[in-house]
Amino acid sequence: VVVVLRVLVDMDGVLADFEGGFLKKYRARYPDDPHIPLEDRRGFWVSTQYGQLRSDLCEKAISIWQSKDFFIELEPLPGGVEALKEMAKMDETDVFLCTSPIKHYEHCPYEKYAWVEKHLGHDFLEQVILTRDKTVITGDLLIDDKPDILGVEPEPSWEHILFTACHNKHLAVSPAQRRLLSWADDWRAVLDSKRQ
Ligand code: DGP
Repeated sequence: VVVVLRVLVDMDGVLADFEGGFLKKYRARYPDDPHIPLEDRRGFWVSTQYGQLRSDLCEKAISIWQSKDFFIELEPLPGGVEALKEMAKMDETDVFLCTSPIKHYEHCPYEKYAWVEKHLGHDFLEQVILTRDKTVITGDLLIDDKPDILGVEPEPSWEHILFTACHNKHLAVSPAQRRLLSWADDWRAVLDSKRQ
């Protein structure tokens, strides 16, 4: 039997620099309002922390990623595109991009596909999974920067590898939770650890 490893890779915060892109556009649009430097980010939800800073900033934050060209203009995170291209070429390995679009759907889903085409190539569009619930997607690994990935399936098939980001790096996670510190970290060893 040939066992093909299935790897699910998140986009925002893993391949695309959501946090950096957000901060740059937020500061340009609201230069007279306070901001949260990336080293002070805590918690997955950007709008929650901005709302805690000052209540009106929650909506201002949301306005940034709801704007046209926000998602397509996100910069690739270092090494991510190269890692994905290499992963996709590996024997016995299927790679899917598994990403949750925001519910303000005017631009985000379109721009996520456009981002994949621009940075990974047209053929990679075949690998895109847009879902608001990653627990119903089967796979061996899910590489994602969100600490708690919940949904209707109480026992997802994948092992969640927490990809380190500004908002989760100080987080004490359970000893069982494995991390990938960046794409310079040994992602090949993580894949190999799941092979039969
Ligand atoms: P994913 O990385 O696939 O789990 O998708 C989560 C999306 O939500 C991603 O585009 C980042 C975005 N996001 C970050 N902070 C907030 C927030 O405070 N509110 C909303 N609605 N989306 C956020």
